[in-house]
Amino acid sequence: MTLKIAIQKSGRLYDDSVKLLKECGIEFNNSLNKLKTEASNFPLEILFLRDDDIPQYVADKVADIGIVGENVVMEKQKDVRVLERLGFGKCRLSIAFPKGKKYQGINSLGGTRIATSYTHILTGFLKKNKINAEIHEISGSVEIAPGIGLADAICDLVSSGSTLFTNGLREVETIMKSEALLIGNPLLSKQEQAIVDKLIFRIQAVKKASKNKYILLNAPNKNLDKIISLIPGMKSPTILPLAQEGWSSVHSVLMEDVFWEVIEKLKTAGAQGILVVPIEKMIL
Ligand code: PRT
Ligand code: ZN
Repeated sequence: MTLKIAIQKSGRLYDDSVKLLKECGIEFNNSLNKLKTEASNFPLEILFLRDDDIPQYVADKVADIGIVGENVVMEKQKDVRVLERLGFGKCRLSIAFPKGKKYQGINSLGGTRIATSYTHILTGFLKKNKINAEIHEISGSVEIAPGIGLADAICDLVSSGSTLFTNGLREVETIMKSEALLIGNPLLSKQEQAIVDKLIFRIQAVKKASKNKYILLNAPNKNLDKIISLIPGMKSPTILPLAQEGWSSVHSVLMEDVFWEVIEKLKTAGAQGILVVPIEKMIL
């Protein structure tokens, strides 16, 4: 029994998809130009496809699961389930207007021609907001459409915003935020589901680990309570006496997003020799 996963063949999601599977301890040969490959230590076959085709392949069960952008999942409207949000490939689908053109809220879109590759999502957005606009479907280089007179506005993916900027456009509406998703066919057998569960378990451990750091520090015993209250840890911190009288070593786990704030408070509370190390996997 082998599960089939579809990932992007090349492009923005390729590196992170391969990295995630490898961090899950799955070994495979991903030399370029391969269409598929089998993992050597996990019941998984990896298919390399164009991202646009992944929802269809998963719906048809050519692949059982797949990694693809939420934007593509929403646009294609295929019968697939979202199994896990993966936290990479983050971007947003936005409407952009030429810089020099007046924009006074969403009604300014009425009567315009909007170029996009996301006709389905854009249609839904315009309908919801009761805007009558003309959609021009184009498959690539959407950002040049206003400059060549093909459209008045565009609807495209944005991450840093530099593509819009260099094309004299500015973001005026955000339709949706997107990140890579693990999707699956809704009808998996019991054995297939068991492999999926195993994979998701590993993915969650990798995701949690990347959000946390392991922290070790030396604390004067008189401030120990204060220091412990600053770093609650997974359950509670480990405390070991140091050879030096009156001092302890404290070990715990710290969330990445509160990291700097907590470190400063720890220093003020008398902590010394603070070591912060990355965590590879985290299983709670
Ligand atoms: O060949 P294939 O069809 O598989 O790939 P593709 O060319 O269709 O897709 P690809 O590799 O460009 O993107 C794959 C997925 O990455 C997308 O579906 C999104 O989910 C995600 N993603 C994240 C992005 C971006 N960020 C992104 N910035 N996809 C595209 N872009 C493009 C955008 O279209 C625009 O042209 O980057 C440009 C804007 O970037 P900034 O940084 O200048 O704002
Ligand atoms: Zn594509």
